[in-house]
This record gives sequence, C-alpha cells and structure tokens, in this order.
Amino acid sequence: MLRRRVCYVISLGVVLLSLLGALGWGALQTASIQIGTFNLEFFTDLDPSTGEWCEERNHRTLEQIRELASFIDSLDIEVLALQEVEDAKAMDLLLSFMPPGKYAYIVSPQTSPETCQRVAVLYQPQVVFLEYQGQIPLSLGHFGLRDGLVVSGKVPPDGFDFTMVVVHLKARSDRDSRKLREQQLEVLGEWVKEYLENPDNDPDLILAGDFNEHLLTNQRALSLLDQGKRLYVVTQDVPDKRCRHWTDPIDHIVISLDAKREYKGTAVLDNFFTDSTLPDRYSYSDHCVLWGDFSVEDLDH
Ligand SMILES: [Ca+2]
Ligand SMILES: [Ca+2]
Repeated sequence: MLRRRVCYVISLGVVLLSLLGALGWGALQTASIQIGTFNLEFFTDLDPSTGEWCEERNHRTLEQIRELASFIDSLDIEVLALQEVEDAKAMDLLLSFMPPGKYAYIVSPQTSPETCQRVAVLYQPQVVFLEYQGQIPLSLGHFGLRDGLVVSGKVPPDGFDFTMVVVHLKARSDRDSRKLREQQLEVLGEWVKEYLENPDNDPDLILAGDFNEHLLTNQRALSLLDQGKRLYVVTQDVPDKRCRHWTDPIDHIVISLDAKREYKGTAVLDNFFTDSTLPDRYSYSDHCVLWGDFSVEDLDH
C-alpha cells in the first residue's frame, strides 16, 4: 500500500516536471519582460585619463555606484536602454556591483565624432538574447552628440523577437539645439520608415531613450519621428508622469504598431527620488527610470 502511494507520488512528480518542461520553465517564471530606459548622467569608468569632460562632471563615489547598481538590480528590468555611459569599462564597473552572470551589456561602438556619453543597453542574458546590429548616424557629425544603437532581441527559444533602437537626442531648448534635435528626429524617422517598410525586418520595433523632447505634448516633434507610421508612445500609459519637478516626460519608449500586440499596455515612470529608503538616490541620476511590460510570446503574423 505504502509502496503504491510512493509510486503514485513519484508519477505525479514526473508528470508535473514534464509539464514544466513542455511549457518552458522560463515562461512560467516570467509571463512578461520589462523593457525600459534610464539616463545615467555622466556615468564614467572613473579613469581620469579618458572621457575627461564627463569625468569632471561625474559626482559619484564608489559607494554611490554600488548603491546605484543595487537599485537598478532591484528593478529587475530584463532590457534597459542606458544613456550617458562613457565606455565598456564604465559598464564593467556597474556590473561589478551586480549579481555575477545576471547581466550583460552592449555599448555603442561610436568613436567619431568623439563622445563620452555613449548609449548602451543592459540586459539579462538568461532571459533574453541581444545582438548588436548597427548604428544610426544621429550625431550628425557633431562633437559630443550620440549615434543611435540598434540591437536585435529575442526571448529564447522561440519567444518575442524585436529590434530595439537606443537614442539620446540633443539636450537644451535654445534655438540651435531645438533645430538640431528636429534634424535628429527626421533622420531617426526616416530610418524607422525604411526599417518598417522592409518586409525582411521584424515588425516589432522599439525606440527607447532620452529624446530630450516632450513627445506627449509636442505634436510637431512626434510627427517628424512618426512619418505616418502610427507609432505608439508607451509613455502615455504611465499613470503618474511626475519626475522630480517635471510632469511632461522627455524619456520615452516609442513602438511600432505591430509591437503594440506584444506590449501589455502598462508602463511605469519610477520617480525614485521620493523613496527615502534609498539614501543616496540624488546621486543616481537626474532622470527617472521608465519601463513598459511586453509579452514573452512571439505574436508575429
Ligand atoms: Ca574615463
Ligand atoms: Ca517579432
């Protein structure tokens, strides 16, 4: 009798394990992945011989970098677009304070024009594969400005696949800066149009970054980017759009119409500055973290 019961329990265990295997353990653990963006404000490798302009503006101690890394890890975002990263050494520094093996990164290989504020992407390789695809010449040849970084992503083995573009457009609101930013939006918009019109490309396109532009209220800026493609600004779904004393975000996630199938309709702008449990939060950045939830399943037609 006892033997039969043991056999029964073992059989039930085998059935459950088989079921887990068939469904995919990863799918059970995460029904969605988060894709986000965070401007790290002069995040350098602390080597004063490189990226001098950024090093002079970097205000963090090693202890504050440790706290920043632990804060980012606590968000547990699977794919996080980053802005203002000096280089790969800076990313290695950040990862040195994170759980070993949990994160990987891709940094924009931009060398010309020179910049110490590269765009990058931090991701969890155990959940999603990311691969470098190229750059978009958004720096327009201007010293210090940033090219866009294009990566492809896929939730293994046959889940959500997409192309992501990380951007950091020209800051400031003086006339020349606004004009440059408009040119950048046009170049990006044309790239997006061409990308979406090529049937060989994955229809799920995600633009994430610091646009330095109020895309929710500046219709002209959005139309330069959109080019009639009916892109969707995920940022509009953020319930509380306040970040410090601003209420009209400049950090955005913009997705193609097809990617809306994968997007779960929920987004967060984390105004961590109000969280008093984070002692050095004002040293992290001058931006909030934005993310949206996406399905892990491949819903391509
Ligand atoms: Ca440096
Ligand atoms: Ca896809």
